[in-house]
Amino acid sequence: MENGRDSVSCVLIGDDNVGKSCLVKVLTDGKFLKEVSKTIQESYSKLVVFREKCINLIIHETAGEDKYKILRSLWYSGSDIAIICFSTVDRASFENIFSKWLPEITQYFKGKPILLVGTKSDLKKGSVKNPLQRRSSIVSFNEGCRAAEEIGAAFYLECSSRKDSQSVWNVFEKSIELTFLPQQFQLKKKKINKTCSIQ
Ligand SMILES: Nc1nc2c(ncn2[C@@H]2O[C@H](COP(=O)(O)OP(=O)(O)OP(=O)(O)O)[C@@H](O)[C@H]2O)c(=O)[nH]1
Ligand SMILES: [Mg+2]
Repeated sequence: MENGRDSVSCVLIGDDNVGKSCLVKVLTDGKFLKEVSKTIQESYSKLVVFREKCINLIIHETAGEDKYKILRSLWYSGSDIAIICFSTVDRASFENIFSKWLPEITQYFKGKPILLVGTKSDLKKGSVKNPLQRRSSIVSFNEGCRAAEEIGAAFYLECSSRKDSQSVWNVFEKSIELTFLPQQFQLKKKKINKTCSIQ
């Protein structure tokens, strides 16, 4: 494997209820759960194949509230990549990327790769009927790309745990790729290309 490693550790962060647990459950169990209990702290691991090699993918999901900041900080130091999630149908969770998660990542995760993920993309169509309300609550793909650029994330991806398991795998595959191939992300020189990676 690149860099002689065979494991990747991800810290999964974002506001409450944005779909972090579902993302991991689809990866580990192949199932989408409608009812999920709130997570305080949970770690998962799964052997996955990446470029014909077996990788132990370790994922630490943490609670989003401010009172768990110290707990979260413990996972930052041992992780290779941070996956920051917001819900594409909850603008408040998107705005918190800037007001809450960016300062925390800057404090605890400097210099390591970040992947920005917009969840629940299946709800973008038709979840809010009123057109004005739709415009204000739904976060577009371009807004996600611009946010990734602003926070120095290497990539922006959208996914749906409910309807598209391939989009979930893409999130974890990209996390492994960014860990093993750090030259693919350059935090200083930012430019968005068509696939929304920042090089
Ligand atoms: N439609 C849809 N619903 C989703 C999706 N992902 C998660 N949900 C729902 O959103 C709710 C919250 O999902 P969780 O995975 O528990 O969210 P979380 O971020 O882990 O929440 P906390 O652990 O409480 O912070 C659940 O009711 C899920 O069924 C998705 O891709 N599409
Ligand atoms: Mg959870």
